Amino acid sequence: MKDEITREERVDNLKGMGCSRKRVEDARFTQGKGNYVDDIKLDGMLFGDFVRSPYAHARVKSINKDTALKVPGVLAVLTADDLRPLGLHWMPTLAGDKQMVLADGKVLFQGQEVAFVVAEDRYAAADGIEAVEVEYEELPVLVNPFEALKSDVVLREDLVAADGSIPAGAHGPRKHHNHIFTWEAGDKDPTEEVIANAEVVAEESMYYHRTHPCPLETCGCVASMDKVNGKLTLWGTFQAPHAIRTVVSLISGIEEHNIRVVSPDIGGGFGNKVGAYPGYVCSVVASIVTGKPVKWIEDRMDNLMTTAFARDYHMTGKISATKEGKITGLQCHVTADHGGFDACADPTKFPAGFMNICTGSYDIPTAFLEVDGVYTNKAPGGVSYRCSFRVTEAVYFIERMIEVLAIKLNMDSAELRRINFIKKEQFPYKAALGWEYDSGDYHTAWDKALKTVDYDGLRAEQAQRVEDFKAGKTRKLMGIGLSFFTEIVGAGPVKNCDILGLGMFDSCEIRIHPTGSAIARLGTISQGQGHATTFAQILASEIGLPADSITIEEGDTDTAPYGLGTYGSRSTPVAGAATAMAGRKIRAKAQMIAAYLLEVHDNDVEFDVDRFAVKGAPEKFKTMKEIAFAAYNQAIPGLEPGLEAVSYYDPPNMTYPFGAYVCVMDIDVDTGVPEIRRFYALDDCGTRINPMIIEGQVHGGLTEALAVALGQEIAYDDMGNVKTGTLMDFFLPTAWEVPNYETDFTVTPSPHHPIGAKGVGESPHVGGVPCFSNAVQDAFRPFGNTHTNMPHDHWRIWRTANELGLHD
Ligand code: MCN
Ligand code: CUM
Repeated sequence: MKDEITREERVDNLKGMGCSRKRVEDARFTQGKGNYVDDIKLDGMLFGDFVRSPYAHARVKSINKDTALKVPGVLAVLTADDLRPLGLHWMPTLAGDKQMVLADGKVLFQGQEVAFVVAEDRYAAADGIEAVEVEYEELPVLVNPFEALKSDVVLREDLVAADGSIPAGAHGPRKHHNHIFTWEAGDKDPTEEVIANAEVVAEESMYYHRTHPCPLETCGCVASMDKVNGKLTLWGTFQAPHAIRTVVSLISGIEEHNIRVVSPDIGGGFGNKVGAYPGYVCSVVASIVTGKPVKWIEDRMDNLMTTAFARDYHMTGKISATKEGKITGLQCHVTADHGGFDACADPTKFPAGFMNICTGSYDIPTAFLEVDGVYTNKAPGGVSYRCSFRVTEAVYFIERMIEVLAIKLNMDSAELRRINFIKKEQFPYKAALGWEYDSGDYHTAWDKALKTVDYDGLRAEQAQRVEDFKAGKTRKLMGIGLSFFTEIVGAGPVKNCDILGLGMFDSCEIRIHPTGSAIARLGTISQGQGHATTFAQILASEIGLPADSITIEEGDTDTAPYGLGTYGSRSTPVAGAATAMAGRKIRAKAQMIAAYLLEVHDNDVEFDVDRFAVKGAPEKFKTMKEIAFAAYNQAIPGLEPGLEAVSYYDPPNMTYPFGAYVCVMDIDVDTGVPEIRRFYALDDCGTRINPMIIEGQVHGGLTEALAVALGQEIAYDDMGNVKTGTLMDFFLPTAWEVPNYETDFTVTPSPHHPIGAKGVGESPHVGGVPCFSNAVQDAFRPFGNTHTNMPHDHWRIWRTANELGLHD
């Protein structure tokens, strides 16, 4: 063969792994051609919306629908009494608890769903909602979990036995009627002993406040029950469409093959769209009742006030060390505020998610973690917002404890980190709280980060600034925020991770078309991460067809293989692995076909970029395109035609991405305004599939980290009113607040992942929050600050300065 393009050009043509391929989905997104759930419009479609409770805790004495039913356009009003005969007035949560679909006798949080009004359109539904008369009797409100654990007020009357005893919950015995579970990891007595006898012990209590991911698109669905063929179709903002199908089947009794769940384009999920919401159930019921499609779309306040919040963790820690700074033990207690129902979206065996990665990146020989889950009068949820199942909380905790210990030791915290990092040669590393970290090279990453930012120079500048401040020459302090994080993503091995009994594997099914293009379907679902771009790149490298010739399809349960969905940055670790493995099955059959066509033995051909060539005779080859065609007309006698493969991948372990972040901040002590001068983020997610998409993920995650650390909060008053339920009060950073991020990387492949890739979607958030927070705290360290709670909004920063006497 002549006129050969070079091998390098052949590689470039594939746009495979490592290429900053432009996002294929952006052609439609940037032209307004996306297809989101609210874009779905069906013949005769109705609209459903909720009457919501104005009270955080109240008995529902009566609901009168009569006036509402007379409102023009209103067709039906559903209450718990209507759902009870169907057994749908309560539904199971992902955490083994159950949750009211519509208020059944009482309400437990402000905004709780009380009745579902079905009308011809959104406006008629709104009028109908106004006309539903609900009589409430207010009950005492508990918004503080510590008080809830002492209070006589019973929040969950359904979870107290007739004789007043407290039956065990899904995660074991409960200590009090407002207690949900106690979860432990590690060794209590040895840890206490180590800490009691340590040379140095630092202690701190911190509150990781309640916040919300606030995706641009709120949650919603369209349910359409076709009574003629018995099929239910449910379009919705689902991060786990297959799991939703199974849940809908289990709670409705509709056979699973008669349910089709579709996630169309999703306008940001960030964990907000993992769980099942009353809106889904009510839309399905309303469609069955009316025989028409029913749409439900939250407004912004509904979304902020009632759907999956994040964090609300009160953490107390003790960390012990030698005088030289070698850490010897770590203890952590968490009081976890779960709101009125335990609807955390964690793998079943982990009621506090992966909080037990709170020993972080450090070689800590002894540790103990205890988490108490508590009911309060707040909205349910708890695991969302780029958290990797509570790794945000774990990393915030350890990265604050390191700073607090550094203060106690009067030591530089960068150095304290360095002397305690798990060493490269210790991997795979078994941590004291149970996890086995697959790979890491922390020292290299840390040294690269500190060198790039000129850490020593920054510290010298900071010391000078303190002098100048004391001499009255400036009113601005300088903070250097450090964080080093280890993530745990890729749930997960089926042996220890399941959701509602569904093992957390994932899947990919590939069909190669005769002309050498392909479609691959996956069990995951992109919400903005760019899967259609990146999964095609994995396949391009594995099967030698250009990424541009490969369609990636996700989110339709009628066509996609069963998978557990996209959250916990698991798509690359699990579905990415399935994609590579399915690709390898394609390649194995292609090898046989190539050898047959080239009339040599199977072992005498080898794969080279986009073809199989005869070993030692590279001019004799068959391209993958040729092989694809041959598979459909010249198949090997006795071998079935076609070129398809499917893989269901159960990963042997999680993946453990890591990173080193540095934030340099100036703080005006008189206004409390922080100014981010520099933000450097080094991420190691193993093999990098698309560097540009990774960078985009890092920018997004850091911006959300800035939001959480510097102002974003779902705050409640004592009556349980949500004080930050609109975008007037809930801080969303814009280009104005966001600094210019510097991104960097090292590559430490995962040893067990087929292509060595680790997840990255949540890393920048996990590492970013402590980095921003540490920068604020570090600015005040020379004046006696050890810890202040987030969010560090202007007022709180000003208050810190005031309390330290800097305004005197
Ligand atoms: N990637 C890569 N190389 C790697 C790892 C990842 O090129 N070594 C690419 C992937 O191919 C994918 C993206 O980075 O396109 C993110 O991959 P991954 O880390 O596997 O995370 P998931 O795809 O599972 O996405 C979930 C993660 C989570 S849990 C939250 S929360 C979050 C996040 O993604 N929500 C997001 N990032 C988001 N980004 C957008 N735009 N919208 C959201 O809702
Ligand atoms: Cu924890 S938020 Mo993401 O896992 O969807």
